[in-house]
Amino acid sequence: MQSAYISLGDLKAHRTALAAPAAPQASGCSTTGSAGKASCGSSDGPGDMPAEIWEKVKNHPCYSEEAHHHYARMHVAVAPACNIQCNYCNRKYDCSNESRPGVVSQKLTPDQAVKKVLTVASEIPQMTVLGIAGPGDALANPQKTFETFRQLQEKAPDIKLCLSTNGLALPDYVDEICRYNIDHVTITINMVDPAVGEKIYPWIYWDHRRITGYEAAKVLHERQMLGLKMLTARGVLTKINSVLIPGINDEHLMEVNREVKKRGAFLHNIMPLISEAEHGTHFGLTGQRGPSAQELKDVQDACAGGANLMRHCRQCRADAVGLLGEDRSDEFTLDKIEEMEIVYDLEKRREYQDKVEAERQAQHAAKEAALAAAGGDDGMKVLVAVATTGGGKVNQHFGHATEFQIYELTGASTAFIGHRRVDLYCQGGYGEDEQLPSIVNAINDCHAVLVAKIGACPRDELKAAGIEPVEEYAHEFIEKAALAWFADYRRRVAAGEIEHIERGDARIRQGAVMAA
Ligand code: CLF
Ligand code: SF4
Repeated sequence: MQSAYISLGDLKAHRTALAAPAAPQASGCSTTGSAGKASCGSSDGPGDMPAEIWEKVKNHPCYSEEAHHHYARMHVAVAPACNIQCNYCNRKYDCSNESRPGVVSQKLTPDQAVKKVLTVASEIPQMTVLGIAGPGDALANPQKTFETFRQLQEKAPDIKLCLSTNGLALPDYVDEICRYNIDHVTITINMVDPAVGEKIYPWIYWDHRRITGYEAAKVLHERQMLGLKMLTARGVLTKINSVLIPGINDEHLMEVNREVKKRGAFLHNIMPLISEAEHGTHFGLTGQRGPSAQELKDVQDACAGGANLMRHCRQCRADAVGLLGEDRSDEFTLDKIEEMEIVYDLEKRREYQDKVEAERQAQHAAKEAALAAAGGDDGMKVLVAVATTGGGKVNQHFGHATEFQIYELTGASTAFIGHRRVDLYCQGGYGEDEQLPSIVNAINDCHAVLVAKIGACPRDELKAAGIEPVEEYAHEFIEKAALAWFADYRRRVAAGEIEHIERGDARIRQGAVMAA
């Protein structure tokens, strides 16, 4: 099971790292040198991991798949400059490391960013994480980045701080990272072999000079590895993002996974290259394609047993606000927040988050109960698509979905395996039938789609494609609903009412999970 993404092996590695002598450091990193408590068993609850790690991941929507249904994050775009060039980036767009293409609406000063965070925190009390993820590199803009964190540590002490970097400057800033209790860092690592790296990075700017070619990739690689080791030694949870570039690093990413695991990486997030020609990137202009959803899944599956994988990344904008998969940044533009009254009420936030936590635990309990009653693994495995607006429930109309969450079910397990973006079917009161084939195509390897409601036309189209539209479980928890449908499905198969057809051959089409 993947919900907290921590295997016993990884926990042991992490505890070993935590217990290792720390590098010379400033004080302030709360987890430095602490050894984890004993843990055992599966990977999805507070009993399965050291308490201090659970505290860090339990309401971080990127580090816990379960949390991403319930807790929100936001990014502030205070870091416009970058110290390297990636062939998949054009900096008038968001950083591809942590975003999907689309210009950042507004670059912010640290003061503006802090005001925005406090405003969002009072409007969206389940916003628990603030990340700096571009549009350039957080650590190529150290003054702006750390001034923002410094102020927030004082003014919003309950918000977890998170940053994303290409790693080039990372070893120079580990002390600063610990000083401000930034206990989640993402490093984008696309290679551990400079011969691969020189195909991705035309240049870096380091040590007061521009370096190109193999040497550039070698320096970047060495700095990334050093930075990762330093963070691990200081107890900072480090996630690795890798951009999957077919023909360049697809076969290489397994080695990346092994190497980052060795150095204590907590999670590995393999993301598809986005390379539309209109974005003006080198790869976009030279015809380098991104991977299909199937190719992405194949590489992720090939990394099984290595560093734990994140599969729910949404490649957010550098100014995203809200739950993963939703973007409420338009509600918090500078002119709008000027008119909002900031009431940063810690107690109110805690009360709200207590309710969110109760809901999350109810979802977890419902899942456990459904699994206990699921009847055991008989070898049948299916995928289902779910329309949800969050809260871990089947609570969205088919026509309102811009993505479907995909779950893999057996008689003994349920696992979130990804999401598929689709075009909106409902266009202000009527269905856009031209969108239907692409929506059906995006979930054509699923046996059912669970929705809160669905109209006659899409219902018929889905049935014709062999996908059951299911609205009987509206507003129920996802896993409970999915397993209840699956139990009924298996009953109907056993009774000879329907025939079970493997849909594994229904290949996911190119672009099914790519950026909208
Ligand atoms: Fe932002 Fe990144 Fe922190 Fe999350 S995003 S800085 S770790 S708070 Fe999350 Fe967005 Fe994927 Fe990043 S879904 S792109 S992994
Ligand atoms: Fe662009 Fe980020 Fe690469 Fe810098 S590190 S070039 S901002 S993708």
